[in-house]
Amino acid sequence: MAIDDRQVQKLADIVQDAQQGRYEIDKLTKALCPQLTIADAYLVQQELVRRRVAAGDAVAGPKMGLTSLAKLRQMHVEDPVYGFVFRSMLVENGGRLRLSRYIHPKAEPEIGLVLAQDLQGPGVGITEVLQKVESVFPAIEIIDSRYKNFDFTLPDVIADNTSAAAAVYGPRIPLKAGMDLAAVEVTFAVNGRKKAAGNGAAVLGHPASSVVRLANMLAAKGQKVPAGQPILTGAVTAAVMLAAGDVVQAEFSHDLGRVGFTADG
Ligand code: OOG
Ligand code: MG
Repeated sequence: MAIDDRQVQKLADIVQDAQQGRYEIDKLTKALCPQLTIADAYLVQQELVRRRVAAGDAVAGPKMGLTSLAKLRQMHVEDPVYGFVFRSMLVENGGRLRLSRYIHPKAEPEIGLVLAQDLQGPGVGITEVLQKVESVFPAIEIIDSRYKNFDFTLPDVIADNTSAAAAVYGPRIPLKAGMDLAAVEVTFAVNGRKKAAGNGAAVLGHPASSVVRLANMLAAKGQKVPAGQPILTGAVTAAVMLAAGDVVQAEFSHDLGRVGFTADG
């Protein structure tokens, strides 16, 4: 049985306070709500989205998380998770990120996609996604779990909007015929030193598969993936901890170029 609205409100209050107050909390499943399910957690996330929008913020675009096959196996789940990047979280490409606004932020490179038409599940497949992709962009997501030591279960991280904290979107380029997103190589560097590397295939075999999962999960909530919004398909490499002064750069092959920011204290 799903948790009732009173419990949804209570858990949303706790996570919202931690998000706004920038402090870490125990995971919800530790003592407060050990029975929290994935479905319950999306109710908490949805309530937090509703509150942010009511307060004047707006969704920039959806994000997928835990999209590497290794992570799904490790968590013993079939589906990755989704959350939302808000406009207030956006940092200009080449801009500055104020670390004091976060708890223990990490950065990770991602392949971003934009659709030309809305995508409505269920039953979406990769061919439909690829037909609808209008453009591709290089991105870096900044994640900042509100839980101590990034220690969470799937319901916890879903309730915390999948650790979303900030995002840097690079310039969009049209998806050309024959451009294989699985083959896109990504190099992630901090202060000119290579920290990690990976390719598009690390994201569920192909970044478009991530959008397939997103559309089919949103369909269960009666929602679609809207055209025009930047979609983060999930980290290509492990996330890297940030320190003041870090110059963070992700470089992508296939003419996608680079995206980056500087971390200030
Ligand atoms: C959860 C968010 C994961 C990604 O791209 O895999 C995520 C976390 O690791 O805190 O955004
Ligand atoms: Mg991410």
